Amino acid sequence: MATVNGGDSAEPYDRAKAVKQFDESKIGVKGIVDSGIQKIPPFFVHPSETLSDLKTRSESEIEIPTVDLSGVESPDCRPAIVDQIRRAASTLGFFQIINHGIATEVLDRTIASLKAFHEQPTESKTRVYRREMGTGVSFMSNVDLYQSKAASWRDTLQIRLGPRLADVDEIPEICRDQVIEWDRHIVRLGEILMGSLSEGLGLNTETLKKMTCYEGRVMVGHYYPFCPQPDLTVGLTSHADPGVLTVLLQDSVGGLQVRSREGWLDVKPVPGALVINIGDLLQMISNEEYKSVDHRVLANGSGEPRVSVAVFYNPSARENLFGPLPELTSAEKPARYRSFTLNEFMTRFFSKQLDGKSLSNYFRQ
Ligand SMILES: O=C(O)CCC(=O)C(=O)O
Repeated sequence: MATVNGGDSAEPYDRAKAVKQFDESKIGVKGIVDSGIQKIPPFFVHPSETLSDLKTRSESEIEIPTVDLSGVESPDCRPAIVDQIRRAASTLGFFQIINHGIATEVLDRTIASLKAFHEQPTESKTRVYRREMGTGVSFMSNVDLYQSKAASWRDTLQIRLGPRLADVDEIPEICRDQVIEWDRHIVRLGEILMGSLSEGLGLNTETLKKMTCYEGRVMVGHYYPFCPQPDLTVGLTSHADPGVLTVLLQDSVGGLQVRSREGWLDVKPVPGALVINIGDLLQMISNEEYKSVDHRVLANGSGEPRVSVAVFYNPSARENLFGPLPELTSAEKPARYRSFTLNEFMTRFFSKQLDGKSLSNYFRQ
């Protein structure tokens, strides 16, 4: 019989069965590691084209830009900051921010509380191990476990923050206060970032806010345990984020990479910084002024587990039509996408694997 741990048996390997068995065991990747395996189960092994691309790191010295937000509310400093954000959003689609107003202790506490969740005994986590988001809380391994060709080496706790917070009692107590506190900071930061991004497009500061762009918020607390064969799998497959904008808090382990013209670039952990990236929806709303760029996380071969906390901002008005803003289209630059509702958009997202093919392609005209 194919086993979660190995698949070393005389019988032919039944991948679908092994995946189901792993999911039903609810132990996550961390549980597999804790069982003491030396080889990863075969359903985590990625196709050779993915594996050969893992080595293609850019040799260039290009760094993800870091934008210092101090003075973002001051009329003297704001234009320069907006311009730096606009340039980063229009090129790499990624930047880091420092002096964003969130104290280092809050960043550290947030990472520590999510790490503590994942490092509890399995029995304490299985209560919330599920793939449905009805309660707004789900702990699972690989959101696309049943759609993807190969699984990735990470577990995730997903929590809906807005427009309506998940059932508070469902949020694991070990990280509950911290998650709620994190959302307060994320709402304030969303307002600053979306205001600056709106201005960078030559629009009114409030444009993205009025489109409800930071009201829908989903948080994922990823845990990337040590992987004994990091050359055979990934932590997170290459993908572009579907929403408007993502704010990512990462610890000091590293492994996040962004696709650029020069090859894959490391997003090096900068103490106290947050990583920001543009999602597909903002690329489409901005008629491609801003870029939603593929990124991935390498499997963690270091001795320490890696923890990251991403919040995805999405509009809450799911029945409204979204598409390139008329102010950003012209005879020279006609609308590159058709309009769609967020319901249509999200249905597409959940029917596909995270495969590096941007969702924006489905709406291109
Ligand atoms: O863990 C990371 O650094 C990246 C997470 C990410 O890209 C995602 O959750 O979509």
